[in-house]
Amino acid sequence: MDLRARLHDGTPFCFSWMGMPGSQLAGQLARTALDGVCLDMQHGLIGMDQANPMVSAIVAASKPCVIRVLWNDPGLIGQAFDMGASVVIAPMINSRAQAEALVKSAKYPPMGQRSWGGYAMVQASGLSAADYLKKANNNTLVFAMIETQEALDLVDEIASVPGLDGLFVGPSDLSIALSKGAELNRTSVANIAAMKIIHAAAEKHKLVSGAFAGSPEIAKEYVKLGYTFLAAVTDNDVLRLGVSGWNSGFQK
Ligand code: 3PY
Ligand code: MG
Repeated sequence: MDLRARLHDGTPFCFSWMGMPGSQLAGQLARTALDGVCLDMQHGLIGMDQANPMVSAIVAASKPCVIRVLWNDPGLIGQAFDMGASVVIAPMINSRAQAEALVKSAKYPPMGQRSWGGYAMVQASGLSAADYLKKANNNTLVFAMIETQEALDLVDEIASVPGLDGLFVGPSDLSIALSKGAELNRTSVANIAAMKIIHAAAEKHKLVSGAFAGSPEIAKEYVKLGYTFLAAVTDNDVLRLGVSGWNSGFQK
C-alpha cells in the first residue's frame, strides 16, 4: 500500500490506539476492519522491548504501524522507525524550531538527519536496504502534535515546516490548555473552534489532518471538520465496553 497516497486520498483512515503491551492484542487489533494500529509510547505502558514484537505482529497483518513517541527526541524517533513503524507522532510540538527538529530526526538526508542502522525496518518494508533508503522519506510519515495554546498560536508556522507530513491534535491536552486547567473535554466549543484553525493550517500547507478521537462518535465529529487520520478506538475501551452490559445472571 502507498500509505502517503492513502493518507492524502481524502477518506478517513481510522486506527486503534494501544496503551497496553502485548503482541497478541496488537495482532488482533491489526486484523480488524480498522486501517492501522498506534502504539502510544508516551502515556501508554508499552516499553521498547514490548513494542518490538507488537510492531512485528501489526506488520505481519499487513497493517501500518503508527507510534506516538515519548517525546520529540531524535533517538526515540529513529528507534520507532527502525522497529518498522510507518508513522511517528510526536507530542507537544510548540514552535517552528521544534517541528524542524522533528523532521530532522525523522527523515534521511537531504531532508533531515535520520541515522541509518538496524534492519527490522528494512525487513518490515519488504525492500532491499538500498531501496528502503531511496523510498524511506516518502514511505514514512511524521506528525506534529498540536495540543497547547502556544502551538495553536503558531500553527501556521509549524505547518509550514518542509518535510512535515501532518498535524495531529491532542484534544485532551488542548482542552486542558484552552480552559486553563478547568476541563477535560475533547469536544468543547473552544476545542472545536481551535480544531477548525488547525485543519485550515494543515490544508493550506497540504498536510494530513489527524486527531486522537478515542471513540467512533468523536471520530465522526472530527471527520465533519475535515480530519482524516483518526485514532478512533482505544484498547482500554475495547475491553471495558466489550463487557459493559454483560450480565450472566449470576451477578447481584
Ligand atoms: C491528547 O488528547 O492530549 C493526547 O495526547 C491524545 O492522547
Ligand atoms: Mg496529549
